[in-house]
Amino acid sequence: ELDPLPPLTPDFLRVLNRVCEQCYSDFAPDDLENGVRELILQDLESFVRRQFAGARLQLFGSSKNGFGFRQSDLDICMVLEGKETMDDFDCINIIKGLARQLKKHPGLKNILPITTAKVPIVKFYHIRTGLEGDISLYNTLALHNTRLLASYAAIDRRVKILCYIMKVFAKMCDIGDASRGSLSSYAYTLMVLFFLQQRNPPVIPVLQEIYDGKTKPEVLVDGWNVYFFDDLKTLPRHWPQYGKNTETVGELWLGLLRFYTEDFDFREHVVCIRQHARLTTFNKQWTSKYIVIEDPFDLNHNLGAGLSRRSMINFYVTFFVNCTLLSQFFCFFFMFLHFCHQ
Ligand code: 3AT
Ligand code: MG
Repeated sequence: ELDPLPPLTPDFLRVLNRVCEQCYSDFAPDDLENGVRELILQDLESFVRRQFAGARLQLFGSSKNGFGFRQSDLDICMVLEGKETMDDFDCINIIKGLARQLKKHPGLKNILPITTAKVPIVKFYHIRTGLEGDISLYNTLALHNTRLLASYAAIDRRVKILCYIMKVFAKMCDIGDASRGSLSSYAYTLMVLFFLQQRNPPVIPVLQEIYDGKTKPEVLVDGWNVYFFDDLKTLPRHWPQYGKNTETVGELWLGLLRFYTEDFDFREHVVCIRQHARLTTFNKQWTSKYIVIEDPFDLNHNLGAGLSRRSMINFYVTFFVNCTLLSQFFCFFFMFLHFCHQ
């Protein structure tokens, strides 16, 4: 039988909390770095417009959702003014043309079009900043899920810190690279948000379930309803539990590790941030996978689908070891990380 958790002394919790907060301030980009991203975007847009008149470029992903690192990639979505949608065939041709043109840009290298992926992209490397990036076309749902994540991040600073810790944790433990069969940053962020919604009292509401009137408004994009409550100034009026949860970041982090090792049943439960009621894998008919993470808008999209068996084992062992056996050790792990970083 396993030993119970070591006692969480006030001292321990204080240190853990400090390390969590420090992790955030060490990795978060400042205004200057965010400004640089915007400048790169503007430069690319005017360059691309020479060939594709009416092209509009927009940043999304962690450059915009509030959970970006200094070295996070630049996720860019391109649309053509006056054109609402684009079929796959045109998309692939434009991606190829875009790649040919970007090769002429003196500030970029390693231009690589990827046309076989679900979302075709051109990858590039920005020489002066060392940032990598990719441009996709008409990735409209991603723009909306970025806005949703940014709204959750703006509700409470603990949201931002915990999402950061989760991403650092996943990267350090080597369980955070979607191209190698692990979960993506986006999937880990959804896991954190789900935990914060299910906490008692909750730290964040379910924004997709808050609305005035009787029925949920419908804002259709690619056939999915992307409505969510975004008038955050009036959130305290619309959400009675606002401000009820007063736990520290350290307590919440340990709570999160315990939630995913002790409460959450990977075979039965679905990580679902669009409704508060528990959704099961049986409801979704997604039964064969190791973890089921439902996209908040594209309800047919399971973010756990690409997870390999090996990654799932790594994932579970990492969570389990850190939580149940060595929660004291875990604190040192972060301190170690912190000192390495300095
Ligand atoms: P990093 O800081 O770059 O690791 P990120 O949030 O930017 O974190 P990605 O670069 O992997 O994450 O993805 C960029 C955005 O693309 C995030 C999300 O809006 C969208 N996205 C990524 N993966 C998926 C997915 N599997 N399904 C739907 N949208 C996705
Ligand atoms: Mg990114």
